[in-house]
Amino acid sequence: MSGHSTDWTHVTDSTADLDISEHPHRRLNLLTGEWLLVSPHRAKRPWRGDETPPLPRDLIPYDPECHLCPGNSRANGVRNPDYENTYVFANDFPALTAESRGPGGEDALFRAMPAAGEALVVCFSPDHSRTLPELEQHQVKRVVDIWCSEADRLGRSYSYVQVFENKGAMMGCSSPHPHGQIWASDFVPTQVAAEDARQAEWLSTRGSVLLAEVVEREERDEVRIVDRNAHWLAIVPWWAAWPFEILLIARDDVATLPGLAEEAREALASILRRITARYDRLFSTSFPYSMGWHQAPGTSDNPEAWRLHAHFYPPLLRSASVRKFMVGYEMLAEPQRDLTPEQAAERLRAIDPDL
Ligand code: H2U
Ligand code: ZN
Repeated sequence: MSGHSTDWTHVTDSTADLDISEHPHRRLNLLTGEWLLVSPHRAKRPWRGDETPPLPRDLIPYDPECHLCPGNSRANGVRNPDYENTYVFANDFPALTAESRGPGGEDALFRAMPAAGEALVVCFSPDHSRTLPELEQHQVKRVVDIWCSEADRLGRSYSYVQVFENKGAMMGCSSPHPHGQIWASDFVPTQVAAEDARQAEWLSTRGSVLLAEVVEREERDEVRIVDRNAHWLAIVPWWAAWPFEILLIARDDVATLPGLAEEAREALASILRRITARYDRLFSTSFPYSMGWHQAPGTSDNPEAWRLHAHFYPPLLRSASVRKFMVGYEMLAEPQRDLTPEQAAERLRAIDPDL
């Protein structure tokens, strides 16, 4: 195998003679162009680490101290309305502001560029305790509709709109009230730019849409499938770095959130509830993760190479409290995993997601 080169166009051919369930090997993330080390034999080693029971959860539907609950004051004193569905507000402490007055210039050593944008917070519902799998289908559909309409509105003024949810204290989420965020920027962020380049390269060298090919191949292989419906396929991707990472891919030929048809949005609300229910049941805990959408940037030269998809990056490895750390070799060399993506998919697939 061409382990030292990044000639990834032939990687699928060279894995045929590798026993990927037993021996250390590397897999290529075709979306980023980065390799991953897989060490399946290590998953068998004895485990004597800490496995504490799940953390107690906030199960009250209204918390008078919460900055996101209806009718409460936020950190800057502004009062939330008595909202009944979703509620969107401009982040009081935005990472990006509309005015672009950053540095620019000629310094070859210490480079910088201005950055402007907007940041929104999206409260999924008035209920302080209900996360995505605990909301009704029609409530999750409202969240999907907000993602699409805000991506559309902000996409008219900005180069890229990043929709995401950061969930759980373990992920540094500052509020237990279920919510997500939307950051729009006048630049295409690093990871999205890499995916844009990789997908464009695939289209120009192979003549097909990369993620359309992945969908087709995964349907045939089946081993990495977690869930599916008429419009969506959820897999633990071949190149997953996080133990229970999921890639949720649109089956329809769609490159952006606003491009989603009504039926696909409804089907998305359904599969989102099922995926997150599987996660919660895996370790009997409200499963922490960062998830978010990747879509063709408005400024992409190759929107036709894109397929809309969401990444779920959950940190948990063995229990509600034992997480994977991306440290050591991973920080200094490249990501590594023991449990194979196929084993992770099998475990998630075996869970009953019915709500
Ligand atoms: P997390 O998604 O990481 O929990 O962040 C919540 C965001 O909500 C965070 O960006 C914002 C924070 O700035 N926020 C407000 O805008 N107003 C508040 O009163 C509380 C939190
Ligand atoms: Zn709340």
